[in-house]
Amino acid sequence: MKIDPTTIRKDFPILNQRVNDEPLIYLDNAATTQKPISVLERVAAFYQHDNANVHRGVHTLANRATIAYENSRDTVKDFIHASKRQEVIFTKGTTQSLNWVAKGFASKILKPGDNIVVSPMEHHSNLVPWQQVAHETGANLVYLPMTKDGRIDLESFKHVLGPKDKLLAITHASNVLGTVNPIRKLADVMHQNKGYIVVDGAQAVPHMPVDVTDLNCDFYCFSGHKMLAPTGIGILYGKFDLLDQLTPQEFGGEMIQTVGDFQSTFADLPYRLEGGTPNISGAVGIKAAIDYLQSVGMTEIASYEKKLTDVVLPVLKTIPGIEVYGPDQRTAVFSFNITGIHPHDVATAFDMEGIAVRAGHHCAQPLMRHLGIDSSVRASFYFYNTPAEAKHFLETIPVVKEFFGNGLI
Ligand code: C6P
Repeated sequence: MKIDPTTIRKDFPILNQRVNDEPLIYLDNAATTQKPISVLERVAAFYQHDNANVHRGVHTLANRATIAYENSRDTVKDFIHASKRQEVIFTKGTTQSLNWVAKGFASKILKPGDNIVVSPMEHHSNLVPWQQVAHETGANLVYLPMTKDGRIDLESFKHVLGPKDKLLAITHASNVLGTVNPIRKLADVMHQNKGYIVVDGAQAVPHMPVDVTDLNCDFYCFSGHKMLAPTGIGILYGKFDLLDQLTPQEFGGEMIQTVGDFQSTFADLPYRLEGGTPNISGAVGIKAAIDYLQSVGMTEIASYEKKLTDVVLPVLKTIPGIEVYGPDQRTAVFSFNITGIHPHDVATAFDMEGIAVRAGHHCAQPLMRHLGIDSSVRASFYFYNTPAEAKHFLETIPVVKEFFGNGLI
């Protein structure tokens, strides 16, 4: 199916509003995405008709809620091509998923002197947990080499990789640069080295087909809210045997088999890792979101966003006084600075024109230092954004520059 944004936008009523007297152009999709009516209605319908706790009751509503929750797990499994439903764990989001892998798995396998390898483009959520694990285990945190335009230098990585490099934690797609990393190749290299690869998929799963089996990653983490689902729901995927070694980070109801006075035994996967009442409506929402994404088509979404990138990037790069960060091959994420104007001022001026962009360090302070900046402006697109919006965004840059005296004041 070819994407027709006019039809698609009818499903996203929030986009049809004026902000500061201008039609809203929402370009902050890397932060969170808007929700289609089908997701909103599905969540409301769950609460109106089926709401109950899961895996506990025998009554009809409890059964309906459990079926809805477990159906969602099957939908996620098929969406990311996991081989078993037990490999899909519901979490709060990418941050929690990554923390659980770091605390529950990596801390057990790492020894003093081992290396945890990360890239300079990691979001803090895929960095701070590894710093913590490094402190706790005596492992070292080492950074992959990165090219000037923000790509992983695979050849030099292969060259420097040694037996101490036990775990690579890397993003699939950068939230700042739009770089898409070669996960399968990196996984092969790590596995040849008898190491593991943990992937932060927060900015990839919403925008391209992802097949975790084909990527051969050991763990893969992502958030629902960046792919049309509500906030507070996310996924931890892990290969069964590895997930089975992961120590639960939350103990209590739901995750046990038997509880004695002084010790307990734990349930099998996936329940062992889902202690307490889970985010049931979130699971219902992520299923509805995936159903919507699949009705549009992930391949179609990826190629539509590539077209938007082809509209934006060549023009953005030629605007005088603008520095654009990241490679030519990228997702539809554009981070840039305008000489002499603070990114927060730029974002405020965009907002006055009805355009929502993000400014700041984007939770990637090491990357900012690598780029030699403190912060940047970021415009991030999704498949409901139109080429006309992309053009209007570009046309607004000179307006913003002029408003601030072209950065000369
Ligand atoms: N990035 C952004 O504006 P959570 O908050 O757990 O849903 O996702 C964290 C996260 C992890 N990895 C990457 C690559 C991300 O982009 C994010 C979230 C948002 O860029 C909010 S800082």
